[in-house]
This record gives sequence, C-alpha cells and structure tokens, in this order.
Amino acid sequence: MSQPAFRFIHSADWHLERPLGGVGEVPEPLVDLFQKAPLRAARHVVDQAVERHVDFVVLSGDIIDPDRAGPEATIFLVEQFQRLAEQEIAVYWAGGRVDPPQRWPSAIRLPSNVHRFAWERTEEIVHQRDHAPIVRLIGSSVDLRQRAIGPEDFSFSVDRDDLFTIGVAYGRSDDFRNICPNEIAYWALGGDHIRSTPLTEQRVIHLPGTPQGRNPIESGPHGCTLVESDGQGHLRLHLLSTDVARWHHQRILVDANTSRDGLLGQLAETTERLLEQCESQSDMLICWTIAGEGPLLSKLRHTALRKSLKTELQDRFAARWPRPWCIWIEAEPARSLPDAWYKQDDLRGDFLRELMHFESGDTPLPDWSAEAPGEVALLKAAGLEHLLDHLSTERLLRRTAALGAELLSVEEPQP
Ligand SMILES: [Mn+2]
Repeated sequence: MSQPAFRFIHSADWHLERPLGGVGEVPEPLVDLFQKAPLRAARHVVDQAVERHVDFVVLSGDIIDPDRAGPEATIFLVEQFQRLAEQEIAVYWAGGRVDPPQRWPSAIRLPSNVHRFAWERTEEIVHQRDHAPIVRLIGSSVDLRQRAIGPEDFSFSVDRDDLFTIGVAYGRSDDFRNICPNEIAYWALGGDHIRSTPLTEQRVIHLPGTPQGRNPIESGPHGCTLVESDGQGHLRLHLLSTDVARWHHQRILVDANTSRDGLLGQLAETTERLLEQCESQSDMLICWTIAGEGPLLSKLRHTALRKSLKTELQDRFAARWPRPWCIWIEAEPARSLPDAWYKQDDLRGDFLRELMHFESGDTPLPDWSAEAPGEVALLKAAGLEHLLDHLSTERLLRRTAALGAELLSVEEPQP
C-alpha cells in the first residue's frame, strides 16, 4: 500500500496556565524558571516543528486555560501559532479539559492556520500538500460541560481511499484501546502528562505527555513526538525533548552505619552520575528520598540536618552546567515503629492502636473523596487530580503513623 510520506508533530498538555510546583519551597534563583518553563517548553515544540519542516501539528488538548493563564500567555500562544503560519504549517487542535473551544476569548483572534475541532460531533479534515490529499484527521473537542465524544462515535464512512487516518481526541488510552474503528491508524490522544504508547494491534495509540514536567511525579525527559511515515505503512515515533527543567526523583538507602558525610558522599556521587547521563541542557531538579534504617534516618526527620546537607550539596555543584538543584531531601517514613510504642498506655499508643484498625482493614478507611469533595474539587481545579492516584492507602497510613508518632513522642523518636 503506497501512500505519500509525511511527518507531523503530536503534542498535548502544554498547560500554559500552570507553573512548576509540587514542592514546599522554591529556591530563590529558580522562581523565574518555575514560572516561565512551561512557555519556554511550548516554544521549543514550535521550534521543532519549524526546524523539521513538518506537514502539520496535532494538539490533543489541555493547551491553555485562557481564564487562568491571563492575556499575556494567551497572546504568547497566538504568536507561536503565527510562527507556524509563516511556515504554512497547519495546527489541528482538539480541546481537552481546560481548553474547550468555547472558552477561547472572543477578543483574541486565532490565525487561520489553526483549526479547532468541533465539540458536539466528530469532524473530518483532509490535509493536503500541493492540492493533493496526504492524511485524513478525524477529531473532536471536549465541550464546556466536560463531555467528550467517545471512541465509539468516531465511526465514519470512508470511501476506501487508503488515506492514512489520524484520530485526534482528549482522553485516556483505556477508552480507546478496545472500542475504536479499525480505519484509524494513529490515535493522537492527550490528557496524561506522562508519555505513553500503549501496545495495541494494528494501530498506534499515543499520548505525548506534557512538554514540561510540572512536579516531582512528572520526572524524566518530557517533550513532543515527531511522527514520520515513509509512505510504505511504516510509522516511526521520536521523542523530541523540549523541557527546560527536568525532574529527578532519587531514592538513597542508608543503614545503621551510615554517617552524615557518608550520606553526603552518596548524594554527590549520584548527582555526578545523573550529570554524566544527562544529554540535555535542562536544569536538573533533584528530589531525594532517604530510606533504610539507623540513627541517621531519625536525625533526618529534623530540618537542621536536611538543610545543611542541601546547602553543602548545592555549593559543591554550584559551578556545574546543566545545574543540578537539590529541591528537597526527605526521610522516608519508617516501615514499622517499635512494637513497644503500640502497647504503651499513652496518647501515642492510643493513636497507633487506632490506626491499626485501619491497617488491618477492620475499620474501612473513609472514602475521603466523598468526605472531602471540596478538597478533591480543589485538586481538580489545580489540575492535580493525578496526585489522587498516587495516594495509596498503605503509603498514606505509613506516613500518618510516622508523623503522628513523631508529634506525640515526648522524646526524640528512635524507630
Ligand atoms: Mn492535562
């Protein structure tokens, strides 16, 4: 089956309204980076489209919430679209959760190379090069009430012209894995900030992730995807890095014999290794979790030691580029607390015994998403609902036990 060769960039989740976060304290020299990284990364996506002479750009949702981003970021986005217009690169944009087309401010005009998919139905566009059809795109946007067209509605009538067909939508891959029309060879999805290509037969489902990780959970390289077809039915996907700051989450083990300087050595060594592996110029945002056992771990629960380690580590790498920043050092909560604590007749004992009922499953944990709909709504409004998935019950209880025990201990806790 011979088709025209083509290439395009698939990107999603720019979230121009959302700075970097997820940390208690942002080091002073990084404040500017935390604010501007999402816009800089978005510009890199457009740079890539221009440099690589792509046929078009596909955006699968969550590009910008214009109300929260404000006029400056909205105009920035229009300028990026204009850069693409100058190169005659079309943009096909399916609105997601934060960017239903109806939310776009009517006072700001989008350049004519930008096509936004309708929300109440699927829309079909045939992309042409020199008046010859190259690719068919079928897409739809999420509407203001957050309703999206389901994959089952993507059925359409093709007059068997063998055109390569791309489905563009906002949504998780699970919805699209089972029910989707065979005619769609590439599903360009969005909504997950971590890049993925779930395995499926006969077709590709791809989520490019966000071009810029926002918090320690979104660690590792981020970018957009260059999709190339050779016209013989072979498709190649390449990650093009666009992030200007890259999160790293490292776990370090200590034991009863680890000294403070020993730990510092381990932190420095790991940083050195990360620097060696780093192929990009992005600032490195490193978060450390210290786990294991021994007296050093208990001492790490106190701010003073963590602070001094952080400062020394920071100074040691001050002259390096890309710059490795130590964002935080945390001690992992102890897996178990001393048995005796559970038996003591004091407040701490009462607290731990109470928690045990939850741990054993005797008392079901309250469904806190139902108990605290306000908090859940807030997380969702901040676009942090993915954090909900990471709050495993076991982890939550362990943290609760460790924190409660620490607060209720008269003497320094020595788990
Ligand atoms: Mn998103």
